[in-house]
Amino acid sequence: MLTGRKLAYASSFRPINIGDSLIWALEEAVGVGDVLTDPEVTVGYGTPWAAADGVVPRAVVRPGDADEAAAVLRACAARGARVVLQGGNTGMVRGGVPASAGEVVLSTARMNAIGEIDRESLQVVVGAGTTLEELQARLEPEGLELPLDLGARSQATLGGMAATNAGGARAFRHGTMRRHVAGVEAVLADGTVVERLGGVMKDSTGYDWPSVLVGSEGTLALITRLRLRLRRIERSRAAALVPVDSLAQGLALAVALRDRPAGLEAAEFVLPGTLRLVCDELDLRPPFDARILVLLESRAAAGAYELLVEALGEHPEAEDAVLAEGADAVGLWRYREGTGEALARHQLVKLDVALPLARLADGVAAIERSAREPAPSLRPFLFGHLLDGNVHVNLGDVPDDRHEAVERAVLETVLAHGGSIGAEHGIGRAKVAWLPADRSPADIATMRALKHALDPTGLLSPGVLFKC
Ligand code: FAD
Ligand code: 2HG
Ligand code: ZN
Repeated sequence: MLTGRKLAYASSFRPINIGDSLIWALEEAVGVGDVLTDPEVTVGYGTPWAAADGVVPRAVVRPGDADEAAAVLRACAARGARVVLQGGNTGMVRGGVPASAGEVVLSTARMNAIGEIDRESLQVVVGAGTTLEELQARLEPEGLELPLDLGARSQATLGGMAATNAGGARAFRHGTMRRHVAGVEAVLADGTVVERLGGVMKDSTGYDWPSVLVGSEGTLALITRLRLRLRRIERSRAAALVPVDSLAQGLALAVALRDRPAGLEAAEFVLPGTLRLVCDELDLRPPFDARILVLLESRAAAGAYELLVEALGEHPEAEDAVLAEGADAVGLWRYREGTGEALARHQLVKLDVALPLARLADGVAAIERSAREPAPSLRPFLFGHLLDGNVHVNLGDVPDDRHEAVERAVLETVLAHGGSIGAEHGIGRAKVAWLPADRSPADIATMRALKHALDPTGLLSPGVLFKC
């Protein structure tokens, strides 16, 4: 179980009144037991991951399938209530939590059936509320996997991962969630159900719903089921913790291994201040002092360890690497995935950016420099997915009145380096003011036109992606 900051139910949270008639209509749609109204329970659905603030939603509704979800959306539309869609609530940009107590939270928790595995096409249909870990547990004995992984696997749902186009450690090799979704079933704001889950391998008959909905962050439709592409597991697994003196050196090493048959599946980095925090918070023995950690993982049908040893052997700068295989290799990930647990204990300015690989090293240095201008005593915790140029910028000890200036300084630096201000977590509500800095007016107008076509009354996820 992930350990986010627990938020006590405080009397300052004031539920506003959603008419009883809406609650009755929701109960009619899904059954009495799946409309939650107890503030002690609903507060968890109104609190963003690891945040110290939130709202207490008046109602959380848990439909079991597309038809129930359609009835829920119709009931809300008829009574003028807005709806926010929520999977595992591990998102980092506040897209899945309500902005006010009056927004109904639609949770996909009950939509978690995993269908028969289609072994010919290597695909499976899953309910949107299935967690990544549940799918992994179902596929592993079959020798199959979804080639995408996240530290939040025990809570993050496949619907949420599609809605945010999640990436994670293996994306540089296998792509983000977009590449793995072959079909969807989804419910539009007016209750219309669109479904394209047949699994034909070629299909050019019109608009492709996965292309429209993946990355839409709950603003266009509720995804209720997904057809996912799978691959065979390569069971041999090895990892190395490599200390390096500069990010440029780490990147050059990762690129060299990526471009040779080393079976490279992950290349992650953790800057020294972050590694110190993880070791302190989680009581881990530091693998080395004050150097940048690069975590490399190889997978192969057999002999991943030997492949990794051979590949690293060609790089004298990797001579201090610590290597492990099998279950021990999984253990090395604690230094990288422990960031989730360690950071959840701190209040942070959180940003998720990507830089072109050619500008990664100088871009990261510039990010740290620019963040310190408005807040000289901040503590930077940076780490991320090296071969995607994806940097998770977490900044601690930022005075409250400096948050906005720090965010601006970092994001302007990223844009000046030709980067993206939302690499894999999305825009949500937290970064909405920044969308126009990254996307052109024509882009945004076209996105709004699509939103208006599918959700003309703005029922779904108000304030996510676009300002209301
Ligand atoms: P939620 O947080 O519930 O929702 C996220 C967004 O999706 C919201 O806008 C919501 O409205 C929408 N949504 C949810 N379900 C649906 C649906 N069925 N239909 C339509 N819209 C929907 N992300 C990465 O990309 N890579 C990582 O490596 C990574 N690591 C993480 C590690 C930790 C410890 C944590 C806490 C988070 C991490 N994340 C990572 C972020 C997060 O896990 C992902 O964004 C994930 O995809 C969110 O899934 P969820 O089910 O929790 O979605
Ligand atoms: C990760 O890669 C996640 O661990 C979370 O994307 C990043 O907490 C963060 O900033
Ligand atoms: Zn990440």
